[in-house]
Amino acid sequence: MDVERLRTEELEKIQERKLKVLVHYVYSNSSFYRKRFKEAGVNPWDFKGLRDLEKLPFTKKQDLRDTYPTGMFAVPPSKIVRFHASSGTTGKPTVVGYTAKDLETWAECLARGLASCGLTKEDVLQISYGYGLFTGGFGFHYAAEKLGTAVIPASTGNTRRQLELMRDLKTTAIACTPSYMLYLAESMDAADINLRMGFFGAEPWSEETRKRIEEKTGMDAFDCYGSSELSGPLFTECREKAGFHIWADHFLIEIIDPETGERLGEGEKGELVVTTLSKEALPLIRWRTGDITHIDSERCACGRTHPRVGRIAGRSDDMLIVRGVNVFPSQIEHVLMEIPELAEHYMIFLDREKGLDVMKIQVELRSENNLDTDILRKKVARRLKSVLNLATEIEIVSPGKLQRFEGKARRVVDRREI
Ligand code: DLL
Repeated sequence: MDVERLRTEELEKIQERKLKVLVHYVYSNSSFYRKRFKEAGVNPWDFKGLRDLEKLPFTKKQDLRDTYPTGMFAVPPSKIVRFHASSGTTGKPTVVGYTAKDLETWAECLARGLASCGLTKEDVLQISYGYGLFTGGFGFHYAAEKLGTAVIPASTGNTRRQLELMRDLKTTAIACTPSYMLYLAESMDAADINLRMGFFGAEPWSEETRKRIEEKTGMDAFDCYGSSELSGPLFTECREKAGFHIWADHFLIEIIDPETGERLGEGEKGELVVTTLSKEALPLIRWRTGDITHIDSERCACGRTHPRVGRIAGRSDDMLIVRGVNVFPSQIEHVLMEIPELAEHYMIFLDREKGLDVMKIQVELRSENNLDTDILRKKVARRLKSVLNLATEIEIVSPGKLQRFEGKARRVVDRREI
């Protein structure tokens, strides 16, 4: 039987069985979870499955930070075959690890999604997500290879070469951030381009942007979602373009009120919480993604029975996504405050120029002196680049020049339209 079209009751049976196994697995293999369960009064032998799910404690990004680098892992180091990492709040990244089976499940999930959009072995997929610690490049790479699709591991940047490859290798599908696609579209000569579909995600984007991309390029633009903690890019819309199918044999989802932690009902908007049912190296129980969306369990017109979640409508925390890179304002503050010439007053401005995100930071000097602000500006930009992996424009301003806040400081001004 095709797993993508299993009856809901069959899927629930799989989830029930896997969830019980998972609770014992993490309890026996991870000191982190053992401690957490004890604190929450959870005894794996009393755990009754799905109906007891809400008794399990949440996990969140802070837990990964607190246990840096591998304190939440549930396998010995010899079983890890790959690491990826994403930016953390201060200097340190959050590290994720995979067993060989984890990589297989990851590729399988995304491959299902790509196939549901119509990608086949006849296609040529240009992967213009970053290859490296970021999960985008490798995620799409292995998923597409699984389908027998020819991949071009172009990675990010070098727009001229991207377009040349696209033309010469007759690229039919592309995977990149939606903002990079807008940028590429500006320089594209539509007549030379054979694109029929694109997979866009890693940052928020809107229906309007989808329309713009589709009108400019003539392709079908599909949304795709995931996070490094869950594995990387995992879920896409199908051809119906009506939300991401969440593969229920591997992931169990809930929506909660981000303030109270209470479970919300079908269709209600709240924070997406995911329990991984198959991951070995870094299993996550009731992982708070920070992403705001809703669940749609109505049967999709495509016939797939797995639940869908709607477009990501925002974040429940202060994480910013700039050119697909996750940035916490606290990371920026951390870098600035390490530089003795700078005061604690700064502002972060986000704009979109020609489809690309631009981050500008204004920061005050601690005291007016004869410093060469140009050298200082370059030093700040260099430090930020090494921590954030992102270019920023820095403006050093005189003491007292920036706005002071009486209540909560609002240091981020996001002027991008999504
Ligand atoms: O962005 C994985 C990914 C790569 C997804 C390529 C899709 C395509 P992280 O760097 O860990 O992983 O960032 C995860 O990015 O919690 C969301 O806030 C945001 N995000 C990812 N996809 C979307 C999307 C990858 N389609 C964080 N719409 C997530 C809105 C998205 N936000």
